[in-house]
Amino acid sequence: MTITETKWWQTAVLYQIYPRGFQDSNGDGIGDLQGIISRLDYLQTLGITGIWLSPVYKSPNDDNGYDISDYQDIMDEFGTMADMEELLVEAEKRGIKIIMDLVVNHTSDEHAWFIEAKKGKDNDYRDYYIWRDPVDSDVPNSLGSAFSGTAWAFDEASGQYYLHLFSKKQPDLNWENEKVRQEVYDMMNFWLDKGIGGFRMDVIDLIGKIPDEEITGNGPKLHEYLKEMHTTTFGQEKYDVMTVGETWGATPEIAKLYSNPARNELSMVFQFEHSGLDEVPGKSKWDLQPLKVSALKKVFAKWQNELGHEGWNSLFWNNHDLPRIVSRWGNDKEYREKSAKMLAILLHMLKGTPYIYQGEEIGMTNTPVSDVSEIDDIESINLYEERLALGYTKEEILTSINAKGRDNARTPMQWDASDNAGFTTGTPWLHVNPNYKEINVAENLADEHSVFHTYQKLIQLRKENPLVVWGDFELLDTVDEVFAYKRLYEGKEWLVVTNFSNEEHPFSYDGNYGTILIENESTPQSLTDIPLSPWQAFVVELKK
Ligand code: TEU
Ligand code: CA
Repeated sequence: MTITETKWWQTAVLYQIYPRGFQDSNGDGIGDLQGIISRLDYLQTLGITGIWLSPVYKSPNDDNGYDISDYQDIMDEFGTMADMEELLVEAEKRGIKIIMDLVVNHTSDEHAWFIEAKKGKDNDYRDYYIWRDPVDSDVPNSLGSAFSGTAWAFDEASGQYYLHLFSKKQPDLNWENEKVRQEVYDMMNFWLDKGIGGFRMDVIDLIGKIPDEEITGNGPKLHEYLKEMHTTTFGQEKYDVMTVGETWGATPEIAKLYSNPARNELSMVFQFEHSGLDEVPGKSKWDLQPLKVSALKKVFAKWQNELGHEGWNSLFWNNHDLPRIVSRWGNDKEYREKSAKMLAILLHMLKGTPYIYQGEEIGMTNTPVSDVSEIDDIESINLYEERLALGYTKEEILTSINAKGRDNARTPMQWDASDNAGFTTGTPWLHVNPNYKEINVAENLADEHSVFHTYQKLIQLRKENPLVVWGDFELLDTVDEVFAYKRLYEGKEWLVVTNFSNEEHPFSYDGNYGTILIENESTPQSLTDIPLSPWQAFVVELKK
């Protein structure tokens, strides 16, 4: 591929911060902006060059900030706009851009627009949202909420329903209303003018919804709206920013529509095809099946090859909605560190922009709970109530929540072995994983062979070798559990070999072993008939 134009976000490595759980600075048990500022040197040491900051705007926290009541002010618990501006300045000093979370499929029901809209059918803001009359004295149609139950909430005062694809307190905005779009664009320019590095766009595939036809994702006007947004906001000449859309249903074809530079829409998308592979097809995220590594290899190879030249891949295992990868698909018991390193090597040698979720870089694990009272996340709480009513046992439901619940990713960052893992001097808003005494940043920094130093090395390899950013991808034909591929660029060939299992598996490659670039255990100086130990991983440059 001839490299026409290099964008900074094509060589970047981004780090996602869930502010509530990253670092508390004032002892109230809740992470905040000053806490993030105090940890920027750590992030600079890791080597990341961008932070995706989950929402910090004013919010009643029904969905922990993804229910926004004022897009242009900071949540009291997180600090002030002055703190936000200080974060932008301090991050910039360290070569780190701040990517804000844009949540415009819906607002909070405590947003001024919705408070107005609820005043009556003739209110100027009424059709900022999606209202429908009852049908046969019932909900307008069978649209469901991602957080259990119907997507329609009844408003007594007006006798109408309003749409909420998430919680009742997250009414969907009506994107067909041009005034709504203009309000959103004005807000985006407010943030762009503050010097942010771009936006992560929450469920952006939903803004083209046609509720009356029960169309939610990939609606007919979706790309029209994105082109209008591009022209009116981040696509303006004066900005050099990145955008990443959260698009759950994207296929490579659809992803090209979003991220082909010629289309003037987004830089890239988060697609979740790999993330659904341990779920029973056609059922919910809670209904699990064992992951087949052979299926994972096919999905990654498809995205590496089909998107490569007309779009751009995002690369991730984790985020604030997903369970921690070392517990989900690695081995968080006897092979925790080794499997965490293997997962990092496998992902970070691929083509695309990698995203590291807070704590992933030190191999943090899921945090099981034994009672619903320990759960914070509305999605899990609603599921618990829904399935209890359907006759599931508490044990069955907690097993599902312990495997896939979003709190697994949201327990406080584990900084050191002091109380509350150094996250807060107060009472943490959510329990800290008891394993923080063994798994924490301080312990990782002190160990040159830690998970942290593997991530640091991977980021350095990407920075120093154009092959990692631009090289072509070639999947090798190996036994199922061995995921091996090559990256090729201007005559150079790197071979990435990983054993994605608890068992030993054979590997052999007809090539000349050259320089070892990274490994999670010492690798024989040969590629012929080598037995790969459980979770073994290495990257070697092949000699001609
Ligand atoms: O998530 C979109 C979304 O669909 C997820 O909620 C997903 O359905 C679920 O989490 C799978 O476990 C985005 C945000 O990332 C999420 O945190 C918000 O709750 C949601 O949108 C609403 O804003
Ligand atoms: Ca705080």
